[in-house]
Amino acid sequence: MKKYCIAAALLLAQLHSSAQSNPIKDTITLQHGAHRTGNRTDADMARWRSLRLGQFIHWGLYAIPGGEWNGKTYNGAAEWIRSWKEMPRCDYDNLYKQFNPVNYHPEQWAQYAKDMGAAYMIITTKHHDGFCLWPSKYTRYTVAASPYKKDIIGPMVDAYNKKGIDVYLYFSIIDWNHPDWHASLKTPADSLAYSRFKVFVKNQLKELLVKYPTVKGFWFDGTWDDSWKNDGAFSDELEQYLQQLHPGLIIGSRLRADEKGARHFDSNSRLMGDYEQGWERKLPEKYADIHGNDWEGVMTIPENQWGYCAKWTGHIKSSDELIEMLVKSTSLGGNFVINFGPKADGTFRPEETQRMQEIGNWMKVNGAAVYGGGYAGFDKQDWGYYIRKNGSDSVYMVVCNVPVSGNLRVKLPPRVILLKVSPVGQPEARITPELIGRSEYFIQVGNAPRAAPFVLLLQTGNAGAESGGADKART
Ligand code: JFZ
Repeated sequence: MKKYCIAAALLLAQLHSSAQSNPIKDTITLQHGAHRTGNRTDADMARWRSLRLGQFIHWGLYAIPGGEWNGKTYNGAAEWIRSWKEMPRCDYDNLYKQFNPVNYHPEQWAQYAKDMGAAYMIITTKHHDGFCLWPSKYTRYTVAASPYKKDIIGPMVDAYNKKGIDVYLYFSIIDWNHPDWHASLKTPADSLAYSRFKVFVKNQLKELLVKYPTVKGFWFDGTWDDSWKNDGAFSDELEQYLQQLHPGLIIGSRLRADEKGARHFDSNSRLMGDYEQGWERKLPEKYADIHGNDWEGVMTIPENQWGYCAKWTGHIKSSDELIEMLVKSTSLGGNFVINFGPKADGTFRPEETQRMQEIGNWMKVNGAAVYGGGYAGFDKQDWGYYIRKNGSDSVYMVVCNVPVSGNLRVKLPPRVILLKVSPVGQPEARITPELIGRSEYFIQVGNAPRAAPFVLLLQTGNAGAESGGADKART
């Protein structure tokens, strides 16, 4: 029986590893599907993979109404208020005449991000409303036409870069302001207009890369409309064009469609783009859910508000909840990005600064478990998450739920043993684990209440031939 089990396990492992290198036998010949098998292996992508914690910023004209107009409250996401029947289009389209963020201090923004421990940030250069936070020469609907006049993006890129934080540019393909943009193409005139619109998009993207050459990638959005997804050739060529212009550029799966209109994953179920970009306000549950792909999750603090919304309602995530989500993402080999929606004047609401501070305080002590961390390959336990450091023998345990017994179960794969256990940041301090079975231990931490998740560092090693022999003798 045992023999069959081992044979079956080996077969499964083999299938698994071949699934990684050659995911699925392609059934459809595609010209504009995925062009790579497996994750990118270059240094730029390795860096992205090590960053783990990001800061997302949604900022634009929608911050002025902040989810309210004429004394009425919009129930949707505040950055979508232009599509609300209670908000006259012309009122929205004139908001730019009021955009004057006199308290916008990019150094302060970058400091908040640094304090939180964010290693990268994503800024909305242009959301669905079409208003550009940089002075684009391809449209008049930009910050240059506002009372503020100045470029928002350039000083932001510089300020964040100075603090060692990588910058990514959010860019919406939906552009409610542009006369040539259409969600679907119903007439030849629509098609003609949309082909002009695609040139406009390409020009704006090139402009961004030329103006801000240190940016590391684009975060595309608004690519779900028929007009976009029915032209897989264009999204494919655009992606290649941008990556040739800017070697190393990172682009998630949300940009692309294949020639059959499949998005994120092509019609052969292969990921398009550099990482899976569909994890939005939800996270994968288990490692199998990510199919070995690089991925990133983006999360709002309230339920579904990205831009500034004066009245937050519903459940507001606490710092501890966000920390747990960050740790869970890291343990599943992904990046976690927390969104902030600054006010129209350029300041952050206190709920947001508080969370940046609190998460940062935790990261100062425990960040070593997050940066450069990834999937550990151990059986998940109820107390929290394992995180393997840079593919090494060091594995962090981030403990979120201590059982009433105060004993944390550690079950290692066969032949792996525990050499050392210490609290994070205190390599001299030792905790002696209790061996309770083959490759199975208790780490006794007591059950006194704790204010936040805490981290232990495990050094693991190989049991060696001796114990291997002993194992065999026991079967
Ligand atoms: C989009 C935007 O419409 C929204 O305003 C915000 O910018 C967000 C980051 O992106 O909203 C989406 C996009 C995709 C999904 C959900 C909301 N999705 O895939 O579930």
